[in-house]
Amino acid sequence: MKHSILIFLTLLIYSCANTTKVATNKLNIPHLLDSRKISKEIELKIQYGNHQFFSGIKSNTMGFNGNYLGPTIKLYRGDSTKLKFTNDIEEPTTVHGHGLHVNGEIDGGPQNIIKPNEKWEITIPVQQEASTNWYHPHLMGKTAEHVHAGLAGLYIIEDENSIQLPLPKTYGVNDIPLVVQDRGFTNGKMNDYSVSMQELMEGKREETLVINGTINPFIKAPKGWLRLRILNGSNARFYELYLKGNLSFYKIATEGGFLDKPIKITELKMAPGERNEIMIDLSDGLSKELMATFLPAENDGVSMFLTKQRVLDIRVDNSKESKGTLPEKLNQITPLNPSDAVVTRTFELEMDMDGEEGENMNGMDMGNMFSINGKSMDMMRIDEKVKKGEIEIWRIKGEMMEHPFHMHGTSFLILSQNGNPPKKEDQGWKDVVIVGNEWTEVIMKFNHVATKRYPYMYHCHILEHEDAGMMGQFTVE
Ligand SMILES: [Cu+2]
Repeated sequence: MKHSILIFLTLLIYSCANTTKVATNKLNIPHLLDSRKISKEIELKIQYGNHQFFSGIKSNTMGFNGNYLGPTIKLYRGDSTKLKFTNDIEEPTTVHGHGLHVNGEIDGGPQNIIKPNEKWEITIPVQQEASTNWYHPHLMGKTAEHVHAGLAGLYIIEDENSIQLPLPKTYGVNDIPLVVQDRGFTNGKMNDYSVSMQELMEGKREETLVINGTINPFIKAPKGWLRLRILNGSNARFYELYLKGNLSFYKIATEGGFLDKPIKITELKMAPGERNEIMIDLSDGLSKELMATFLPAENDGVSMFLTKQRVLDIRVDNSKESKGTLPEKLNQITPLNPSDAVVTRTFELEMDMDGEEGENMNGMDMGNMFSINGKSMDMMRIDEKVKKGEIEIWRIKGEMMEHPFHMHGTSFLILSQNGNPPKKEDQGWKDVVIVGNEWTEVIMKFNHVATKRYPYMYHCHILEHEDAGMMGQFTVE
């Protein structure tokens, strides 16, 4: 009885706090595992947890080495880093390195199953440029549930360029990771994963923002420049991020690395799987609020009535100065020339509302309902064969709604997006692109091998769509 009163009071305080805009929880910063400061392999245990989103109330969660999410792993270009994953949960899973340019056999796709009580040891040869990437399960049909439970973490890659740039670099102080997710709660306890027919169609979208596992978070940042590494780690929700008061900020990196130079923006749309780095000027010593507009599945562009929630209350500690600044030049991106492309492939992401014969609505066996080019994901089928080292153009479109299209094994540049040229702030290396019902074209080169046994995936990063079959497999040889 006493316990339920406590829960009631906690919720009451929270709901008041939310309306009076007082952030009550210090942002959780995932533990940093720096591969150059760890002499042996990096160990990650996949385990059950009981994370407290609301103080005193335990939720059923999963995490790597903890209750929810996992440590941030720092890798360096030129190094080979050993990782050992141990599966301590009672079901199989996999750990995909999203954004990593590695061979299919260590990519952690649906074929790289780690059974309960088993280990998966990989050595990552880090060959790509500085970027913010992430790891999460990719088990066929279970990705959405495992990520929802909390299985996700960040890889930060550093290189010669990122080390010499005068950007803020003190992890957790002026270089802060933000894993943005939405979750549903009942009496303070996170709702276990389930998916209704509507949630299957639109993707699982819930009502409360959770940042690094923290509800309603604040940070105290030193005066000066603040660097945020943002991952949309939600199952399906798209957000438009902005600073309260419509203040401007700078985008400095996309999924695969730094932009050539910082681009000043006031809004940043992010689909699931996308990462962006931004810089916020706190030199005026005033607090800022990073906000998110919840974008609906069918985005008609009317944002007035959409839910808005605070992502982060940024308070400035005027007694401290941030080391680091915003350089004019960040990178030297060498664009790929479309006339050098040897192959052009097309991908149409489909949601067939008519259904197929033999479908079973109750068992959620959707037959061919979610597909790409008319084919629902089949682990026994290779859909595309790519030649290693060749430049390709992929043309992609999706029906019914916007879909975040992701491919494994490389990064691409956008040639056109939904029929339009890419915005300046999107002209960087990426591995997720929002596609609509007009063609989106991306150009890339595949430099790593993926065999028939361990192929790469391309798929919609709305995890419910992915699990339901909006995914295909390709080899690179
Ligand atoms: Cu989709």
